Amino acid sequence: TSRAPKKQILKSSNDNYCNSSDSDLELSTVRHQPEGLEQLQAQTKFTKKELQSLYRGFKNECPSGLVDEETFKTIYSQFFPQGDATTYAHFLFNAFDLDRNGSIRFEDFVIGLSVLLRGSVTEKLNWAFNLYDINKDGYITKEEMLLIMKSIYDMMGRYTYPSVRDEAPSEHVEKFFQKMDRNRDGVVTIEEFIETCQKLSDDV
Ligand SMILES: *[C@@H]1O[C@H](CO)[C@@H](O)[C@H](O)[C@H]1NC(C)=O
Ligand SMILES: [Ca+2]
Ligand SMILES: [Ca+2]
Ligand SMILES: [Ca+2]
Repeated sequence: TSRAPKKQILKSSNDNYCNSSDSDLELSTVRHQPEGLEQLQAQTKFTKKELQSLYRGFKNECPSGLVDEETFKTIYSQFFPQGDATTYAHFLFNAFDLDRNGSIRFEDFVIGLSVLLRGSVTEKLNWAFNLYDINKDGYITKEEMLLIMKSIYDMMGRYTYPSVRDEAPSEHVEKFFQKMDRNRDGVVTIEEFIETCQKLSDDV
Protein backbone atom coordinates (compact mmCIF):
# COMPACT_ATOMS: atom_id res chain seq x y z
CA THR A 1 0.00 0.00 0.00
CA SER A 2 1.00 3.66 -0.12
CA ARG A 3 0.87 3.94 3.66
CA ALA A 4 4.32 2.68 4.56
CA PRO A 5 6.29 4.98 2.25
CA LYS A 6 4.42 8.02 3.60
CA LYS A 7 5.32 7.10 7.16
CA GLN A 8 8.88 6.69 5.97
CA ILE A 9 8.84 10.26 4.62
CA LEU A 10 7.45 11.69 7.84
CA LYS A 11 9.98 9.77 9.87
CA SER A 12 12.91 10.88 7.76
CA SER A 13 11.79 14.49 8.00
CA ASN A 14 12.15 14.18 11.76
CA ASP A 15 15.51 12.47 11.46
CA ASN A 16 16.95 14.88 8.93
CA TYR A 17 16.27 18.53 9.70
CA CYS A 18 18.36 19.71 6.76
CA ASN A 19 16.28 18.12 4.06
CA SER A 20 14.26 21.06 2.76
CA SER A 21 11.91 19.09 0.53
CA ASP A 22 10.76 16.97 3.45
CA SER A 23 10.00 19.96 5.67
CA ASP A 24 8.14 21.55 2.76
CA LEU A 25 5.97 18.47 2.68
CA GLU A 26 5.23 18.78 6.40
CA LEU A 27 4.37 22.46 6.07
CA SER A 28 2.11 21.95 3.10
CA THR A 29 0.09 19.35 5.00
CA VAL A 30 -0.25 21.64 8.00
CA ARG A 31 -1.52 24.45 5.79
CA HIS A 32 -4.63 22.49 4.78
CA GLN A 33 -6.50 22.93 8.02
CA PRO A 34 -10.05 21.74 8.48
CA GLU A 35 -12.71 24.39 8.30
CA GLY A 36 -13.83 25.46 11.74
CA LEU A 37 -10.75 24.51 13.71
CA GLU A 38 -11.80 27.11 16.26
CA GLN A 39 -15.18 25.46 16.53
CA LEU A 40 -13.56 22.05 17.02
CA GLN A 41 -11.42 23.52 19.77
CA ALA A 42 -14.63 24.54 21.52
CA GLN A 43 -16.29 21.16 20.91
CA THR A 44 -13.35 19.05 22.12
CA LYS A 45 -10.74 19.06 24.86
CA PHE A 46 -7.87 19.32 22.38
CA THR A 47 -5.61 22.33 21.90
CA LYS A 48 -5.16 23.92 18.50
CA LYS A 49 -1.72 22.31 18.21
CA GLU A 50 -3.10 18.86 19.04
CA LEU A 51 -5.93 19.29 16.52
CA GLN A 52 -3.45 20.28 13.82
CA SER A 53 -1.31 17.25 14.57
CA LEU A 54 -4.32 14.92 14.60
CA TYR A 55 -5.46 16.41 11.31
CA ARG A 56 -2.07 15.80 9.74
CA GLY A 57 -2.20 12.14 10.75
CA PHE A 58 -5.79 11.81 9.54
CA LYS A 59 -5.01 13.38 6.17
CA ASN A 60 -1.97 11.17 5.81
CA GLU A 61 -4.10 8.02 6.16
CA CYS A 62 -7.21 9.43 4.46
CA PRO A 63 -6.40 12.21 1.99
CA SER A 64 -10.09 12.64 1.09
CA GLY A 65 -10.83 13.78 4.63
CA LEU A 66 -13.36 10.98 5.08
CA VAL A 67 -12.84 7.46 6.41
CA ASP A 68 -14.97 4.67 5.05
CA GLU A 69 -15.44 1.41 6.93
CA GLU A 70 -12.90 -0.59 4.95
CA THR A 71 -10.15 1.96 5.55
CA PHE A 72 -11.06 2.22 9.22
CA LYS A 73 -10.85 -1.58 9.59
CA THR A 74 -7.49 -1.71 7.82
CA ILE A 75 -5.97 0.98 10.02
CA TYR A 76 -7.47 -0.36 13.24
CA SER A 77 -6.44 -3.96 12.52
CA GLN A 78 -2.79 -2.94 12.36
CA PHE A 79 -2.90 -2.48 16.14
CA PHE A 80 -4.03 -6.10 16.66
CA PRO A 81 -1.81 -8.19 14.39
CA GLN A 82 -2.29 -11.31 16.56
CA GLY A 83 -6.07 -11.40 16.20
CA ASP A 84 -8.97 -10.55 13.91
CA ALA A 85 -10.15 -7.03 14.77
CA THR A 86 -12.53 -6.54 11.83
CA THR A 87 -15.79 -7.20 13.70
CA TYR A 88 -14.89 -5.01 16.66
CA ALA A 89 -13.70 -2.33 14.21
CA HIS A 90 -17.13 -2.53 12.54
CA PHE A 91 -18.84 -1.77 15.86
CA LEU A 92 -16.35 1.02 16.61
CA PHE A 93 -16.91 2.51 13.18
CA ASN A 94 -20.66 2.64 13.80
CA ALA A 95 -20.07 4.38 17.13
CA PHE A 96 -18.03 7.10 15.42
CA ASP A 97 -20.30 7.36 12.35
CA LEU A 98 -23.08 9.11 14.23
CA ASP A 99 -25.22 9.97 11.19
CA ARG A 100 -24.66 6.39 9.94
CA ASN A 101 -23.97 7.30 6.32
CA GLY A 102 -20.92 5.08 5.95
CA SER A 103 -18.14 7.61 6.45
CA ILE A 104 -16.46 9.34 9.36
CA ARG A 105 -15.44 12.96 8.95
CA PHE A 106 -12.38 14.32 10.74
CA GLU A 107 -14.71 16.33 12.99
CA ASP A 108 -16.67 13.23 14.08
CA PHE A 109 -13.45 11.30 14.68
CA VAL A 110 -11.92 14.02 16.84
CA ILE A 111 -15.06 14.63 18.87
CA GLY A 112 -15.25 10.89 19.65
CA LEU A 113 -11.55 10.71 20.45
CA SER A 114 -11.88 13.67 22.81
CA VAL A 115 -14.62 11.85 24.74
CA LEU A 116 -12.59 8.64 24.90
CA LEU A 117 -9.36 10.31 25.99
CA ARG A 118 -10.50 13.33 27.98
CA GLY A 119 -14.24 13.04 28.54
CA SER A 120 -15.92 12.93 31.94
CA VAL A 121 -16.84 9.51 33.34
CA THR A 122 -20.46 10.04 32.25
CA GLU A 123 -19.42 11.07 28.72
CA LYS A 124 -17.25 7.96 28.43
CA LEU A 125 -20.05 5.72 29.70
CA ASN A 126 -22.48 7.25 27.21
CA TRP A 127 -20.00 6.58 24.43
CA ALA A 128 -19.46 2.96 25.55
CA PHE A 129 -23.22 2.39 25.82
CA ASN A 130 -23.68 3.63 22.27
CA LEU A 131 -20.94 1.23 21.15
CA TYR A 132 -22.53 -1.80 22.86
CA ASP A 133 -26.05 -0.86 21.73
CA ILE A 134 -25.41 -2.21 18.25
CA ASN A 135 -28.80 -1.36 16.71
CA LYS A 136 -28.90 2.00 18.57
CA ASP A 137 -32.42 1.45 19.97
CA GLY A 138 -31.49 2.52 23.51
CA TYR A 139 -31.20 -1.00 24.97
CA ILE A 140 -28.28 -3.39 25.30
CA THR A 141 -29.52 -6.95 24.81
CA LYS A 142 -27.68 -10.16 25.66
CA GLU A 143 -27.37 -10.89 21.94
CA GLU A 144 -25.66 -7.53 21.36
CA MET A 145 -23.32 -7.99 24.32
CA LEU A 146 -22.43 -11.49 23.12
CA LEU A 147 -21.48 -10.14 19.68
CA ILE A 148 -19.35 -7.44 21.30
CA MET A 149 -17.61 -9.91 23.65
CA LYS A 150 -16.92 -12.36 20.83
CA SER A 151 -15.48 -9.58 18.69
CA ILE A 152 -13.18 -8.55 21.53
CA TYR A 153 -12.01 -12.17 22.00
CA ASP A 154 -11.39 -12.43 18.24
CA MET A 155 -9.45 -9.18 18.30
CA MET A 156 -7.22 -10.30 21.17
CA GLY A 157 -6.49 -13.59 19.44
CA ARG A 158 -6.29 -17.07 20.90
CA TYR A 159 -2.57 -16.89 21.52
CA THR A 160 -3.03 -14.13 24.06
CA TYR A 161 -5.36 -16.26 26.17
CA PRO A 162 -4.29 -19.87 25.64
CA SER A 163 -6.55 -21.09 28.45
CA VAL A 164 -9.71 -19.34 27.22
CA ARG A 165 -12.58 -21.77 26.74
CA ASP A 166 -15.18 -21.35 24.01
CA GLU A 167 -17.96 -20.46 26.44
CA ALA A 168 -15.97 -17.62 28.01
CA PRO A 169 -17.73 -14.82 26.07
CA SER A 170 -21.21 -15.99 27.13
CA GLU A 171 -20.06 -16.31 30.74
CA HIS A 172 -18.86 -12.73 30.49
CA VAL A 173 -22.26 -11.65 29.18
CA GLU A 174 -24.07 -13.41 32.05
CA LYS A 175 -21.86 -11.62 34.59
CA PHE A 176 -22.42 -8.30 32.80
CA PHE A 177 -26.20 -8.73 32.98
CA GLN A 178 -26.17 -9.91 36.60
CA LYS A 179 -24.54 -6.62 37.52
CA MET A 180 -26.15 -4.23 35.03
CA ASP A 181 -29.73 -5.41 34.48
CA ARG A 182 -30.99 -4.11 37.80
CA ASN A 183 -34.73 -4.57 37.16
CA ARG A 184 -34.18 -8.00 35.55
CA ASP A 185 -36.18 -7.26 32.41
CA GLY A 186 -33.54 -8.74 30.11
CA VAL A 187 -32.16 -5.48 28.71
CA VAL A 188 -29.76 -2.84 30.02
CA THR A 189 -30.74 0.83 29.68
CA ILE A 190 -28.37 3.79 29.78
CA GLU A 191 -29.67 4.61 33.29
CA GLU A 192 -28.90 1.11 34.57
CA PHE A 193 -25.51 1.16 32.86
CA ILE A 194 -24.40 4.52 34.27
CA GLU A 195 -25.80 3.86 37.75
CA THR A 196 -24.09 0.46 38.01
CA CYS A 197 -20.77 1.64 36.63
CA GLN A 198 -20.70 4.57 39.02
CA LYS A 199 -21.53 2.28 41.98
CA LEU A 200 -18.79 -0.13 40.92
CA SER A 201 -16.20 2.64 40.71
CA ASP A 202 -17.27 3.94 44.15
CA ASP A 203 -16.59 0.48 45.63
CA VAL A 204 -13.00 0.42 44.38
C1 LIG B 1 -21.62 11.46 4.85
O1 LIG B 1 -21.92 12.76 5.35
C2 LIG B 1 -20.82 13.68 5.25
C3 LIG B 1 -21.28 14.97 5.89
O2 LIG B 1 -21.65 14.74 7.22
C4 LIG B 1 -20.43 13.86 3.80
O3 LIG B 1 -19.33 14.74 3.72
C5 LIG B 1 -20.05 12.51 3.22
O4 LIG B 1 -19.77 12.64 1.84
C6 LIG B 1 -21.19 11.51 3.40
N1 LIG B 1 -20.75 10.20 2.95
C7 LIG B 1 -21.48 9.41 2.19
C8 LIG B 1 -20.89 8.09 1.83
O5 LIG B 1 -22.58 9.74 1.76
CA1 LIG C 1 -20.95 9.93 8.91
CA1 LIG D 1 -29.96 -2.40 21.16
CA1 LIG E 1 -33.12 -3.68 32.71
